[in-house]
Amino acid sequence: MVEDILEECEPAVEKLENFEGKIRLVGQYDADGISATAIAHEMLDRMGKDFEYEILKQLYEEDVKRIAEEDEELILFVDIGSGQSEFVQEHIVEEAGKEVIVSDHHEPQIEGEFIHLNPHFLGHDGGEAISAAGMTYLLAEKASEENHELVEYALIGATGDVQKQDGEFMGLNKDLLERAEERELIEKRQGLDLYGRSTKPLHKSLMYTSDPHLEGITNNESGAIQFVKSCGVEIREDGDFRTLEDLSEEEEKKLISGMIKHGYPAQELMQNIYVLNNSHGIDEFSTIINACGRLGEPKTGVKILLEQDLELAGKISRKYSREISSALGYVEENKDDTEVIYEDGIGIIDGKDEVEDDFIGTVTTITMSNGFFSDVPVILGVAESEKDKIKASSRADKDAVENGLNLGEIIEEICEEIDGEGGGHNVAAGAKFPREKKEEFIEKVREGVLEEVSN
Ligand SMILES: [Mn+2]
Repeated sequence: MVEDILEECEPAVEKLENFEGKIRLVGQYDADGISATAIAHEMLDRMGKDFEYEILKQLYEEDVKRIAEEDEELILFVDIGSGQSEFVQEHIVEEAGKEVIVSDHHEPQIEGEFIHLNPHFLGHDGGEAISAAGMTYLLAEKASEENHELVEYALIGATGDVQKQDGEFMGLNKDLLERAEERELIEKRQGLDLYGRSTKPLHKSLMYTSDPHLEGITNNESGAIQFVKSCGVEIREDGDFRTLEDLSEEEEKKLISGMIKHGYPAQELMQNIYVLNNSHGIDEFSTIINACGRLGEPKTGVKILLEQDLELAGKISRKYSREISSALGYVEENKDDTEVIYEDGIGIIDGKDEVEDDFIGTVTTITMSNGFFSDVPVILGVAESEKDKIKASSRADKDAVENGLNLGEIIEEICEEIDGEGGGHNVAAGAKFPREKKEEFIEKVREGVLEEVSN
C-alpha cells in the first residue's frame, strides 16, 4: 500500500543526497508537524547535511517571501506548504529560483513545479489515511534503513492529527503501524477509553463517564474514589493523584474486573491502547508533543522526540496542565458575567484576549464534557488571535450529532460568508475570521445549530 508513496519519494531522496549547500527545514507547530520535523531533522543529520530549521504556526504569504530571501537554496517543508503551494511556487520557485520539497498531507492548492509529496496526488485520503509525519517517515525510510526506527514518530503524528478512528489506525497508517509492531517500537493492548486517560486523576475520569452511566460513580466523586479503592488500586502515588495511564496493565485489569463485578458494562469502554517503548500511551505522548507547540516552544517537542527526554516531557505536561487550569479559571471566574459566558440556545464562552487562542479548543472540550452548561447541543468558544483575527472552536453534544447535527458543515458554510477559514468534523469544528465579524459569527452559529436541532 505504501509502495506507491515510497516510489514517489525517490526523486526527493536523490535531490537531498546530491544537494551540497545549506538546507532550510520548515515545519508546522502541532504534534504531526513537530513529529515530521523530528523525522526530517534526523534524516538530514544522518545524511550529513548542513541545515537550519524553524517551526511555524501558519505559513502566511509574508513568511513564504521571507523564506525565499533566506540564505538556503533548498527548502524542505513538512506538514505545511501544500495549502500554500501557490505562494511557494510564486515566491520561492519562480522569483527566487530555489529548490523546494514539500512533504505534506493537507489539500494541495496546486501541484507546482517542485517536488511535492502529498497523498492526494496518489489517490489517498490525507484526512485519515496518512499524516505529514507518515509522509516524511516514508521519505526517510527510502533514504536509509537507519531511519526505520523513526516510524513511531509517524504514528505519534497521525495520532495528533486525530487520524485514528475508534482507536484504530486506518489506511496507510495501518501499514506504518505494522512496521512499528514488527520492530517492537509499539505495543497494542486493550484498555479503558475514559476521558482524561492521561491527563485527569483516575477517579475524575470515572466520575465524568456518563455514557454508559455508572450508577454510584458518574458525577459522584466520593463514589468514584471508593470504587477505585475497592478494586485494590492506589489512588495516589508520591502524594499525587494517578491517572488511568499511570496504572500498570495488571492494575488496569483489576479495575476492569471490578467494574464487571459491579455490573458495569466495562466492555463498552474498552479500546485498543497503543503503548510506546518509553511506556507512554501514544495518545498521551502526542498530547505532550502538541502541547509544546501550544506553549510556544515547538522546538522543545523536537528535542523530546529526538533525545527521548522524558523529564522534559513531564515538565511540558505539567506546564500545559497549569495553562489549561488558568484558562478554565477564567470561565469559572466569569460565569456570572453574561457578556462573557452565556447560554442562548447554545453555550458561549468569549475568551476575549484573556484566554490564549491556542487553548480555546481545550476549554470548549472540557466544558462540554464536565457539564458546565446544563443542557446545550453545542458549546462555542472564541478568543482573540494574532493579526486581528478571532479563533473559534466548537464542540457538539453526542446526542445532537446522533440526531444529524454536523458542526463542521455549519462552520464551513458560515466561514465562506464572512471571509473566514474553517470547518472540521460533525462533533468538533474550528474557524478563524476577522475580528469585526465576531458577533455575526456567533449569531450565525447559533441560528445554524438551532435550526438543525429543532428539525
Ligand atoms: Mn498534519
